Amino acid sequence: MAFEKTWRWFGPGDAVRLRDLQQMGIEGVVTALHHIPNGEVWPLEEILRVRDEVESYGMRWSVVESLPVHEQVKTGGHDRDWMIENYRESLHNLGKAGIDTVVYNFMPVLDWIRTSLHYATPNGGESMLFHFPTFVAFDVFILKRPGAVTDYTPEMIKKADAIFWGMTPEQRETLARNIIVVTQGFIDGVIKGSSQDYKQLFLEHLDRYAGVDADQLRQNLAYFLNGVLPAAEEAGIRLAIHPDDPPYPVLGLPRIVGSVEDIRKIMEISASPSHGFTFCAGSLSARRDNDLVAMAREFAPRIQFLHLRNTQWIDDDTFYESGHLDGSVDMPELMRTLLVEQHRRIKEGRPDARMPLRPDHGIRILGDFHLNTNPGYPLIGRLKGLAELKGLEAGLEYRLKEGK
Ligand code: DNO
Repeated sequence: MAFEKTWRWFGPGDAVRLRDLQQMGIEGVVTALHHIPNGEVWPLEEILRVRDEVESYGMRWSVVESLPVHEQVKTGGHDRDWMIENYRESLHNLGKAGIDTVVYNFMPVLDWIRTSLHYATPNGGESMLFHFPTFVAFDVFILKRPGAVTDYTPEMIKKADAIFWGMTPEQRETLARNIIVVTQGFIDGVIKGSSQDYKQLFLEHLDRYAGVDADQLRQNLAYFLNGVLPAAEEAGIRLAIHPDDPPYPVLGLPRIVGSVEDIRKIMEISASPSHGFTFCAGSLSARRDNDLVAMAREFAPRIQFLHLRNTQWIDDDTFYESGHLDGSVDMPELMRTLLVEQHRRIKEGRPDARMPLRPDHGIRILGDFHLNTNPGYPLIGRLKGLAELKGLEAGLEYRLKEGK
């Protein structure tokens, strides 16, 4: 057996089409009803329409990424109960369509963060970079978040100050737009479109978390899970929480899915078979104290979806996305650990032995520069990553068969 090979597809507007995926040997599609506003019910007819379209190309709708959790649920706002009710209904509808794996995250306001979307790799490809001092320059000097300056050391503020003054006004604007809009809009950003006062709107969103610390956020997650897990079980769906990227608090906001202790606490919320985890190697690797192989071993039975990619540190404050096999993550050992888990599931006849895997992100190379894809989701770079992962898997499977 091998992991199910999947691919994130952003719907009819995606420059990479379903028939392209079919040619590439993709088995499972990872997608969402991106046109339904966050918090609303996903109607059964819409789900069936997308499912049937995917199936007409000989693939299956393997994973929903994501069924987003509304900010009201994360902050514990007044409207959370009916939003949880809507979430339950969406799960029921997905279950009726035979979909069994659903990803969500619990990151306040922002999803993933990068400070450059055009970082030149040593080979002349283009990757994405997270440079912490530049992020601080955004927070303190461009966004001017009240009180931000007290969150960092004086040395860090000094670095950020120098970066800020070295930037043109256009570069400052690009940085802010990339963080707040460009990397968020196509997934589930709180701020879409191009309103002039987007920074102000963003600050208002941050403000809603005043009084929500890590413990409170975890309680809000538990409240959400207690509400939706029974529905997920009934619908035959495994929910898979996605780790935070980067996996630590930012902009004065708590982040609670980053470290081994974080994940332990979350997994302890419920023993439901519907309460699972997305093992995103790239996100988790952006924290030096995370031992990914150890984490994969510890959480193995709860892992429902694999995002495999790698990052490389440039210095203590900076990492970039370095391809799928190259970087700080020991990908062969990680994959071996996950394959052993898959073998166990097969032996036990577990219903979740498919273990969908997608090449998460990719470096832009070759024709990627001429195709208008979402940041982080080039065609050729991702396909190269998938091919590398598949080759690694074939070699590991061969050895495992020999009992090594
Ligand atoms: C970024 C992705 C995330 C992920 C969500 C899941 O490229 O890894 O946006 O899909 O956090 O809810």
